[in-house]
Amino acid sequence: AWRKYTPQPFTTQEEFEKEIIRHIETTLARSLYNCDEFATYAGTALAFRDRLVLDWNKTQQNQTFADQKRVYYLSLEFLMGRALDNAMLNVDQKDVATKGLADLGFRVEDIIKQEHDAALGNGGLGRLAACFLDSLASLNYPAWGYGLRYRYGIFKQEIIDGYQVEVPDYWLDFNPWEFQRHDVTVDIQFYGHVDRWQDEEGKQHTEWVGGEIVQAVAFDVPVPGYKTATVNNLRLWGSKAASGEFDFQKFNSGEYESSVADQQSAETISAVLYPNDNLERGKELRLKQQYFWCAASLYDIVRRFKKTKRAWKDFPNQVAIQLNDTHPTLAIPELQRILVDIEGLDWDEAWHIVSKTFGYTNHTVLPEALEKWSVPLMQHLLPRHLQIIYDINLQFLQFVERTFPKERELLSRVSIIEESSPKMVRMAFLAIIGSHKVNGVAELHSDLIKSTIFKDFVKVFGPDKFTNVTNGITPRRWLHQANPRLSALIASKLGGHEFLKDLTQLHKLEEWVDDKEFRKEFREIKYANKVRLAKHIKESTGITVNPAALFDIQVKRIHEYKRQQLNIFGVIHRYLQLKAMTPEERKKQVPRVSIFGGKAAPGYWMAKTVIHLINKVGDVINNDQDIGDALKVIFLEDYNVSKAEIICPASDISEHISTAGTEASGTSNMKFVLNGGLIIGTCDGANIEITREIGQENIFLFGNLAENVDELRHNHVYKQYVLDESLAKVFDTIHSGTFGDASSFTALLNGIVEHGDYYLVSDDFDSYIKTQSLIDETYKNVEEWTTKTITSVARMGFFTADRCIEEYADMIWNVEPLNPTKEK
Ligand code: DL6
Repeated sequence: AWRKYTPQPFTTQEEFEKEIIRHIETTLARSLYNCDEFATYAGTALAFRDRLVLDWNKTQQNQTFADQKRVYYLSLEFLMGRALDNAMLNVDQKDVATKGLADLGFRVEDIIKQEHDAALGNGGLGRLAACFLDSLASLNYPAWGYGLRYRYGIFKQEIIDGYQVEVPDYWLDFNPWEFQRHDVTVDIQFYGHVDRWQDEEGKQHTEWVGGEIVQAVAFDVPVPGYKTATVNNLRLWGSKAASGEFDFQKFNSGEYESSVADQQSAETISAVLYPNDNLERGKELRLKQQYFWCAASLYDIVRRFKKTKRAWKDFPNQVAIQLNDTHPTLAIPELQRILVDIEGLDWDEAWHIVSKTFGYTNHTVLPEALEKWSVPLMQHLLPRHLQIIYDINLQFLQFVERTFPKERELLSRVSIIEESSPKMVRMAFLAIIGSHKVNGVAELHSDLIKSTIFKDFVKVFGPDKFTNVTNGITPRRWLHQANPRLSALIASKLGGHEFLKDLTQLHKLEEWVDDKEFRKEFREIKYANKVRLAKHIKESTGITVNPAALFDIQVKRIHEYKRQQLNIFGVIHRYLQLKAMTPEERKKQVPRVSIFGGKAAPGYWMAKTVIHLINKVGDVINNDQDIGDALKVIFLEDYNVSKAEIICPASDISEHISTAGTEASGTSNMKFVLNGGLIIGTCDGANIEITREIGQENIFLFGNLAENVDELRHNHVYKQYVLDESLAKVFDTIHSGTFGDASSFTALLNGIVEHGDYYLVSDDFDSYIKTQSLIDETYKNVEEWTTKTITSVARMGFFTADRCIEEYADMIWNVEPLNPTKEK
């Protein structure tokens, strides 16, 4: 009987239109006579959501019955972007929707734009997690994501008078993509103390008692795979006061404000995403967020495991938990606590299970980003966990002592506890000790962690514990969705869209590299994408840019190590050169549009200074009549995932110019090349592997190598350093007040001239500007440029996130895909 009434997904345009209208009229209670673009978005999203939900339920049922190992991806950030376009493409019904919407009087692009980005992340780390979810579902892996349901995602950035201003991003006004699970709640404890006692049989018991309880409530988000019936689950936890009510006694006695205080304090936990990228600040609320989310997720995972009635020793055969950076490291002592204190396992048995369950991915070597929590803070907030961490540490140090009896100093170097004042818990060390595999995210990065920050652990555990999984991106969003014309052109040559599931098939495009028609169309698509971006620039900044100019783009978080300052100094250098030319000479130059975008952490003053400088330089250059179209400088406000989808397909050159050895991988480099743009970059992160794949003739590399960085830094401090002549001129121009009050930029310049130039801007400047000139020369030769770009696209197959997931599945998780009951 149930089956008879199961709703069927729409398959035709007519059915789709009926579904939209049903939702607009009944779910939204809107009259069709005042149906605007937003209501149409809502109706469309709900119609697609229904489709996903049917497959989602089946997938979950199927996974439960199959009872095989599942992956849990714990990430404090999931930078998902918009869901509707992705859902339409993944279920392969965008054409039906486009036609249906047109029939109702709307353009699909306008409807898609109504959706608010789900911006629950800062940058690369969060976007990687989102790409991985897409690949896990597309490859039919039984996998769940676990994260926090921030009410405010990353702030919206406004640029006012050239300065970044942060505006809160409340994104939940209408979010059809989440389902609150009122029945899935977990009580999470904080503070309190630890009791120990012995039972009649003499067994020791430890219990964490007292303190405060906050309730975690599950919100589930369906994650559809591409052209498969698998729809995985992303579970985000929201926080609520445990009683769910405010204090009636206080309310009755007129203390209205304090009657809701508990409720508000509980809700604060999941209120807002910390807006720091590659920087940790050690705030209590952040630690609360981390524990709240780890504890709720583990409770859920353990509850699911216990339903299988298997023995505890089977836990690691059923459960693989991946720690996305150290943010979820508390999951390690939490699982140990559950097994020992609650389930009654003995310590060693429990630890065996724990350390076989977790894998840890490191995403940075920057010292300021490595998490440490103060011992007194942890003692106060999580007293039992601190004890467990000390016990883990004791056992580990005893093992190290036994293995390396003569190396006393090794003990303090590898200890989880840093003997500083106050003492600190080193989360990366705990993550390494509690995991069976540790991976970096690009080859150079994985080598660097083994030779620098984790060197001692390679000695203690041996090299096999450490591995590399070079990052990747989902070609569904970053090619098919962002650049539909290029996707269609490729499909026309490769015999369909299968390459989106096996990106290595792109290599067949090399057969077309000399085909005149193909080359022409490839160029036309790039031009059309540049026109689309030029339109966006006009709408958002009022500035007109010439789509025939070379579009040079650097979009990413603003950070000194990513060196947007090097880029803007290069722009000023170009400006000075253009100014010195005659109008005739200027006309012969390749016109350029330098485009920047990215957010600075609100407390990162130097990064904000860089944003200010870019905007001031833009004001001067864009209004200089001598310069005209020869050079334009654009700062795009509020860079986010949906803007990246317009920006990435429109580049001729993109900049990935971090100081060598600082960018763990980078992933936008992959997006730009896959969309037919070339790179100017340093030998850093994934740039190195991109070079290996596409050929060094197709990338513009410059600058010093990672192996020389220490010596160069040393030279700055201990040797007389003479500033490069061209860079000195750039600095003189800034000092002269050409770009407004020079004192605003003094600290930025002094950091280079007087304070050791930690990011080696001056060391790389000459090489950078020479490489930029080479780019101008190469761009003049349209045919050569076209060959380079097509060849590069053809060789990007390696950088699909699908390959990453298969490597994780094979080397780290030991999980198998589970085919859905029906393929579409
Ligand atoms: O692995 C994803 C991404 C890399 O592509 C970037 O190179 C790296 O900077 C970023 N790392 C972080 C580290 N933050 N923390 N913690 O965001 O990861």
